[in-house]
Amino acid sequence: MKGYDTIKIENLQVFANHGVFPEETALGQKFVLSLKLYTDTRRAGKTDDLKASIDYGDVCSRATKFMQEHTYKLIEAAAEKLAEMLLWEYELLSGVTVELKKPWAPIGLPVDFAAVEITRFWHRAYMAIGSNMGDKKAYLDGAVKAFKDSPLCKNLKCSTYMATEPYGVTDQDEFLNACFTVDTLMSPEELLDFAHEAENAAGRVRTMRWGPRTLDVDIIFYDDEVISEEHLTVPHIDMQNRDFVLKPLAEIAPGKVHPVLGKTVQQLAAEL
Ligand code: A4P
Ligand code: MG
Repeated sequence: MKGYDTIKIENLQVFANHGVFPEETALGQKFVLSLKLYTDTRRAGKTDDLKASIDYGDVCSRATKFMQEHTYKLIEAAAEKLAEMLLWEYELLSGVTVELKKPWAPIGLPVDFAAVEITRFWHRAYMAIGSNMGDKKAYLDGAVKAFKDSPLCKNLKCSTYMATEPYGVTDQDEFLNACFTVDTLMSPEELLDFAHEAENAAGRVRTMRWGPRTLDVDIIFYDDEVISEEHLTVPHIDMQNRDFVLKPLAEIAPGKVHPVLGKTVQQLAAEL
């Protein structure tokens, strides 16, 4: 959260119908909402113009309306969906902390409130896609469309599709490769699951490593995060050795710096 200015809304009271018990959804109760909006207020600060900022009055109205028009069992879900709505609606909003308190939670003990607090941000993902079976272009189109249509993604920018020689196992049909960048609300794990769903939708069958595939979707970078989990390595472990990744990526994100190697995509492409 370093480098962000914040606009804060504290303790907005909303009467709404979220809850696990039928009485709660039927009768409704008081919720108390606090928001921390991460944005850059510099331009508004310099110009003194509301259009250069996020109107907190408008945020309060929309949040109230949203809370009243939806019914969730859990405050976790209400907070999550509210965060998604706000991040979508306000172009200048990079992230948001939502605290949702339930002062009348049916606990039956003397407690001030039960609450959840979540922080959600837009993240920039850098993806590589490839196909070397069947209608390759249609498979790449399908992958791009899946991300474009996701309510958790925006601003997708795709490179040109490039025909490339097979790397690794060379005795197979040539590939069609591309890269795209996308702003996403998905976590890295959710992004990997979504990538696998796109591969499955393309009828991908995993037979051999590096073998022919209808669609391969890899995460190259996720912001500047470095992840080494059993099922996920980010930055992609071999991207610096792959022309078919670096070339299309250099088209759309030449200045992106590899967070471990400390070189730009353009430099890595030139060195290969
Ligand atoms: N995994 C770990 N990190 C990541 C990540 N950053 N992004 C895990 C995506 N997946 C990641 O991948 C195996 C597992 O890697 C995943 O289940 C995930 O948990 P896979 O797609 O199931 O298997 P694979 O693709 O056969 O193996 P691998 O090692 O991922 O192959 P690559 O590296 O994807 O290479 N030549 C050209 N010209 N163009 C190509 O696109 N592609 C390959 C496949 C070989 N040669 C190629 C191309
Ligand atoms: Mg793969």
